[in-house]
Amino acid sequence: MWNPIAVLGALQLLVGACAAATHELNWNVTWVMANPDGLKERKVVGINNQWPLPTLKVNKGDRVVVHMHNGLGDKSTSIHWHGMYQNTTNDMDGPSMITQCPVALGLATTYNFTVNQNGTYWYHCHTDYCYPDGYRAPFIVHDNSSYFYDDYDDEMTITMSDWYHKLAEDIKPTFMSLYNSTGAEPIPQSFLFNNSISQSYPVEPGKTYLIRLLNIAAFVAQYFWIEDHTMRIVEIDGVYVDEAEADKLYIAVAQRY
Ligand SMILES: [Cu+2]
Repeated sequence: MWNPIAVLGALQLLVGACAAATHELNWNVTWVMANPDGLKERKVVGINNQWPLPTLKVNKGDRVVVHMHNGLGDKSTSIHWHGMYQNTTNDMDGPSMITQCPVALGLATTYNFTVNQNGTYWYHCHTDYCYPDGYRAPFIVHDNSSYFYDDYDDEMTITMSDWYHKLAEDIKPTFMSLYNSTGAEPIPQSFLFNNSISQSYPVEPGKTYLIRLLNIAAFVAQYFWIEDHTMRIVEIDGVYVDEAEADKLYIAVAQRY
């Protein structure tokens, strides 16, 4: 005799398996040249010889598999998936000397985890002082069951960050010095929006936009506002919140709204 409950269970498993996708990516991490503020060309960390880095876009429930090869040639590296809880996949978290060894020159590692969260996150290098050299980008998790899913016409992602003309390893000796007893932070040469100093975001009157804001800076918090508009806050750091009206946001390093 067949058991209808078992059959239903099997069907459900099948539907679940079909709905979730696996995003398998091969990332070769190497130095590339870039000049995001138009003032100085410098070395930045690229993926597959490109910078800015790709924004990771997945749906809630999807699996992420990233094969990362360290092609930098002069330093170790890693990826941390900022904001991901990594329940049961702790060793995929990324911080060097915490949950994994740094990935040494010429070696590779595979990150493999399922995303059971929603909202706006980012990924960045987590070995020594590496992410201010450009190794950071948004990680977006779409959730078609969010309470505001039908409330907007379009969405956009805006990253903000400080920008330095020196490599992080060249900033470190002054910042981490015994003689910097006040902890004075380095002064950035520029501030970037989406890795540029001249961005425009075309919008149409009467439409509602979901804006994903991320501060992916090394040190500097930012104020964000849109002239003559208020914003309705629906999510903070990947957590849905009761709607709140704001005319200005203060976004510290690593925060997302
Ligand atoms: Cu982080």
